[in-house]
Amino acid sequence: MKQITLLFACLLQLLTCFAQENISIIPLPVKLTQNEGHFILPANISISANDNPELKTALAVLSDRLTIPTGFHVILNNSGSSVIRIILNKTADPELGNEGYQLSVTPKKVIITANQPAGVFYGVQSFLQLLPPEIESNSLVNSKTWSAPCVSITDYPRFGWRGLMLDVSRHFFTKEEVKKYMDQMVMYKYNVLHLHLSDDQGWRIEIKSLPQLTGVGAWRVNRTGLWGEFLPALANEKSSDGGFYTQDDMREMIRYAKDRNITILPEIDVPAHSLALIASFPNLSCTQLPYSVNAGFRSPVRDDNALCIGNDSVFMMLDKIFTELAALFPCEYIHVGGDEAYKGFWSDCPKCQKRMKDENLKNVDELQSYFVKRIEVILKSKGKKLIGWDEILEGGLAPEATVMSWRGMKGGIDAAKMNHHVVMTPWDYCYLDLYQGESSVEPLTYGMCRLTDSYNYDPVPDSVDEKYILGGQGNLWTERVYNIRQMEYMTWPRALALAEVYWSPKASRNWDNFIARMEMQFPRLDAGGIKYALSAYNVIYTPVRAKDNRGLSVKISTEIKGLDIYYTFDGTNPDPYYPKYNGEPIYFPLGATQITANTFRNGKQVGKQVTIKKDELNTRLNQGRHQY
Ligand code: TNX
Repeated sequence: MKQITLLFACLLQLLTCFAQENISIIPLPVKLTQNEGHFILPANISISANDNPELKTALAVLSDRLTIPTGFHVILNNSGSSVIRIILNKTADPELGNEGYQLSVTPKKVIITANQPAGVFYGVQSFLQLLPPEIESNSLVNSKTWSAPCVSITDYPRFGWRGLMLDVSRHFFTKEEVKKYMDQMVMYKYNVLHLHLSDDQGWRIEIKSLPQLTGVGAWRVNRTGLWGEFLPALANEKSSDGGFYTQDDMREMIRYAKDRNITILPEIDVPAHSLALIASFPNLSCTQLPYSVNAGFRSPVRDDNALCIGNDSVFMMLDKIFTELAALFPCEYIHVGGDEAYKGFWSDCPKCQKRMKDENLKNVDELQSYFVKRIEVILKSKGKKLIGWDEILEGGLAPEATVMSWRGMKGGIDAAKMNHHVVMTPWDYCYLDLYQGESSVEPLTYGMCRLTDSYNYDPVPDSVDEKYILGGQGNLWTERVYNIRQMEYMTWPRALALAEVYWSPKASRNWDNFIARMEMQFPRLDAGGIKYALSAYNVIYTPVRAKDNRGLSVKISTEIKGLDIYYTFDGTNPDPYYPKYNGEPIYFPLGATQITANTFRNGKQVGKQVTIKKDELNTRLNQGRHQY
């Protein structure tokens, strides 16, 4: 019955959203009713709030947004006549939980009610999304009426874990850049920032008892160009590129995060992906060869980037590292990686073989499992829970481990069936480093994860009890993310889709409605100077092998509905005076070697022009890569 009522409420809300196109809140609130009229922001904005220090950041964020672009003034007081009232419930409203809120906007006042400061913070975010896009501007905007439509909203998240992962190892991002990323995350109610702090390409966190880790492991030779193609370090070349966070930096970031209801989840990726650690302490690998931190080289031979599990120094070293991390990070979890270990060096290593014999381990999978279980004991002794990539299932899952499922959903399903907690982040729906549209007009990467893939995925597979799924993440690996602008481009708008997947009720999912709201978010991102991708407006070519002998044909489509596609075979620039694509597969005319197409809405170009060679379409068809 409860579910039917929820479904009904969601449908009703969708209908209202369709009718009132000026409300564009993402993620879609659980219940939203638009009422008559508007609230107009006065030039002197009085705000009242409970006397609670934890409300300080929500109030500061609200005040900044309401004053910087408007030039207005905020007066904080406790008077009942304030135009904006923030109320923390004395008795918790069970419907709202810890992160939910109610927002009431009437012509006279705005009231945000919540059980906890986190809920107030999210109520503020929704209120800001009701104001004109320019409210995100960081400079004064003249001659604007700052009005918000009247609404009553009751809202709370579907999942408690709504994360984004940022890989700060492959490319280092400064403390200020990470804070900026957090500012963007909270606009869409994300609450976990998973920092991938170590990998073959850099160690990024100060460990006071092991200064070599950042002295050596945080630095690599400087290379510019295309990642993966770089020349290895030359003899005596200085390693000047990289960086790390001191523990003071990290404390500042953790504080910044906490004030915004974000938990920072630290990841130290072991036993593999550990070249930065091994470059700092060469005795920790099986081969004990000297290595330098990898700057994006293509290695002619496999680097031994895995820790030697037969070597007790490895566990002593990790104990030191995790002792400091456990003291530094308030997060109840520490992520220990565990992914993609090449186990060949372990097979050939006398110490690893001895360990397997002594511990009665049948194979190298069990050796990895032994490692993870031992790390779990270390973490537990420091009051932390272990989370790792789904490879930690191989050879037997550690007793209380939480699994982050990335190689599809299977690892997560298997773990949930064993009553373990799971964070879903399957690569084909959640990997923000993959192509988000036709690859020939995107910066070089690999694989495909379109906006539709992110939006249409559900983190709870049918076969699984929802209570084991803590939530999910979008993951941004940064091998080819060279700067913050590219970080934003890869994140948005796919992370808008994922924000909705992790926050809003499943029953309210509706692609067209999402796209309409997404398009209203773009001017907000523009006003805030945040980059985003328009790849979903580009054409998708799908090669089709003709059943008769007319050779190759191609279908053209777009993710966003209702766009007009014009095309040509002659290499010129199609516009609305060119042939219009009618939805049927088109054949290449005799001798034509390529096709060019472009998308338009109301006669205006909205996509990038894409030319593709017939040979490339054939290659994709033969390789089973039909759409990129
Ligand atoms: C696999 S996802 C990895 C990362 C890479 C990523 C590239 C995972 C747990 N491991 O080390 O950066 O692919 O997308």
